[in-house]
Amino acid sequence: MAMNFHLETGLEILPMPGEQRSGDTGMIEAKDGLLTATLIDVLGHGDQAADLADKTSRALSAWGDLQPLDTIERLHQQFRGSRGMVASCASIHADTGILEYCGIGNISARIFGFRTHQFVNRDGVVGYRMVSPKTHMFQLQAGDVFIMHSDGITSRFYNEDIGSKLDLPAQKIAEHVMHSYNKGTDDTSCLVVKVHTCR
Ligand SMILES: [Mn+2]
Repeated sequence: MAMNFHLETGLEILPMPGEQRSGDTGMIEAKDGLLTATLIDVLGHGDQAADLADKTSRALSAWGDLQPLDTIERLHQQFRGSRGMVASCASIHADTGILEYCGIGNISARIFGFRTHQFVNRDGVVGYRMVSPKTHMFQLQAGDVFIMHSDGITSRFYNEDIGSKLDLPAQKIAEHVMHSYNKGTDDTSCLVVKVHTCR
């Protein structure tokens, strides 16, 4: 398979101030030219939320590279009756640059780049109550930056021009978003995928 794109990733997760552990969790996995990125915000915070976040990451690792919609549906089945979570999952094909995305609840997901795009999630709580999730597709180009974050990030971030920061490495972009736009009242997470041309 021809890899036309190099996908550089960053992930930053912080507990709410005063807590030791986070109920937000994220996973990035790259295998055979497919990058899968998932971000989870378990409802509430503290140890109980963190315990469920840990269980969720273990489940995600065990399942391997499901399609985003299957990941969301499987999370819903597996954690039915739990306190619930919001979740977004994306998979990116390094050969074509096609991104598949599926999310339920208020994880925010956006593309910054040649064309900006905001993915719209269906409402609901994974593990509690949700309507059928929907897959969205987006054609990425070199230079695009895909950012997912939980609602620990202030909505002020939507209106900010972070243009110059997009040149930073993916991990530094995640850290910038986390530190400049953190509400400071919730667990917070930010996941970044930067698209480069392969050479
Ligand atoms: Mn939250």
